[in-house]
Amino acid sequence: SSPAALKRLAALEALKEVRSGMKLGLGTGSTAIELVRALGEMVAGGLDVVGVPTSERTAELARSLSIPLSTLDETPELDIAIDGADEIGPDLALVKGGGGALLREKITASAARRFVVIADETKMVDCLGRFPLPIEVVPFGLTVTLRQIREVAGALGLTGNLEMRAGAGGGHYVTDGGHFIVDAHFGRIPRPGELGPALAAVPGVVEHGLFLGMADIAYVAGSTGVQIVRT
Ligand code: DER
Repeated sequence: SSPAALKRLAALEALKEVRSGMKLGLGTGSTAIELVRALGEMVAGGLDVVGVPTSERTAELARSLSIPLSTLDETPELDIAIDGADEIGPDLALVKGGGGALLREKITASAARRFVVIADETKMVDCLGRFPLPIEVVPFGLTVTLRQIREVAGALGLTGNLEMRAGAGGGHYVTDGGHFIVDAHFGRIPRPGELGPALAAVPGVVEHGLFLGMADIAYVAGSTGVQIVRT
């Protein structure tokens, strides 16, 4: 079946956890689009939930489907956050940020009692790093931040091109939070538990796309059905 069909399958499996009365974190990206569309059908059928979107574009889609929305400030305790991933590695270590929403996604996932990942099987890897690692950085002092990212990664034996993500208008991509994104082509990251904290310590780094120890479960759709992956 098609990639979109697999994404929808994973989303439908995750939605089996959803009950009326729940407060849900709604992820960003093409798999999350399938989630929001399917959730819209359930809301139309009478499901009574509130969604907290992780990006403006998820908010727009949810609004268009009449899914009741709130903000994380109004609804600081979420039952379940459901989101996609660019890579799912050992111990459900994730690389996220391909869709440019990693900061709000990580804050929202951290606010939820349960964090559920939905993906097609192409996202499963035995070692993170095939996908370039998104790093959200402050525009101020960008050159210094890039140099410091190179330094801390180099200290861990990781080198590779740091590529500024381009925006539609030709300049740098700007996140909902007003920051830039660097895509770090480090290659294989055998010890993400070391790299994450090292990147977070760089003053100009707002957040990075390594989601470690956060996901409770992943619903991974493949040609033979949906595989449930737990830590
Ligand atoms: O930006 C993100 O973190 C997205 O969730 C991304 O990781 C997955 O996007 P996809 O579902 O379009 O592959």
